[in-house]
Amino acid sequence: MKPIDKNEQDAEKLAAARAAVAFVKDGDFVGLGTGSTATFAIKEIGERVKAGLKIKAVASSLKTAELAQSYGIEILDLGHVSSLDISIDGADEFTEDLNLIKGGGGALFREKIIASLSKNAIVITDTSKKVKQLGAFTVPVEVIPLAYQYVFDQIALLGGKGKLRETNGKAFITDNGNYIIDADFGLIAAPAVLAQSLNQIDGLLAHGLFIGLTSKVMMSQGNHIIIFD
Ligand code: ABF
Repeated sequence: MKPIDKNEQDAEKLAAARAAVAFVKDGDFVGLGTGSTATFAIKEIGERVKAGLKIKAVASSLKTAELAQSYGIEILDLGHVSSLDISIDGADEFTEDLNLIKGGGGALFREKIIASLSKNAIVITDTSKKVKQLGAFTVPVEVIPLAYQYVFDQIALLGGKGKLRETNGKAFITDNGNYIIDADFGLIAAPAVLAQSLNQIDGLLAHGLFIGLTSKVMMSQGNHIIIFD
C-alpha cells in the first residue's frame, strides 16, 4: 500500500463514498460496510435518509449498526435477509481482477455474508489500497476460540505465519465472540487457491480473501473515480 497524506486520503475516501451512494435508490435493501471509508458512505446515506430516502439496511458490525441507527436508518437482522440490492464497503487491498483482502477492522465474517447476499457489491477505496498482488496486508482469519490452536497450525501447514490479533495486550474479540489470526502468507500468487484451502479448515469461520464477491471497485484518484469491474 502506498502511504499518502491523511487529508488527501480522506478526500479520496469521501469522493469514492459519494460516487457509490449515488447507486442507492428508494426501496433498496442495503448492506453497510465497516471501516473509515464505509463510514463516509453510511453518513452520506444517512443524510439522504434524513431527506426522505426510503431504504432498509443490514450492518456488517455493531459499530456500523449504531452509526446507521443514529441517522434513522432501519437496520434489519442479517440472519433473516436472503438478498440485498446493493452493498458498499471498504477493503484493505484490491487487485484489478477484483480480488480483495478485507478484515483489517475485524468485521470480515458479516462483511463476507453481506457481499455474498449483494446483487451489486461495491467496494470503495482510496489509491493506497490498489496493489499488483495481494499479501502485503496480512490475511485476517476469524477463528472459533475452541479451534484456535488447530486453525493456527493448519495455517502454518499452508505456509502462513499466524499472529493472534490483540488489543491492549488481550485477544481481540470480534462482534461474533471469536478471535482473529492475522496470517502472513507473503505475496499471494494464487489467492483463489489459497482461499479454497482456507475454506476447508474446520473452526475457521471466515478469512479475508474476498474472491469473486465484488461487482465493482470504485477508487478515487485526485478528482476522478476509477471503476474496476
Ligand atoms: C472494511 O474496510 C474492512 O474489511 C477493511 O479492513 C476496512 C478498510 O478500512 P478503511 O476503509 O478504514 O481503510 O470493510
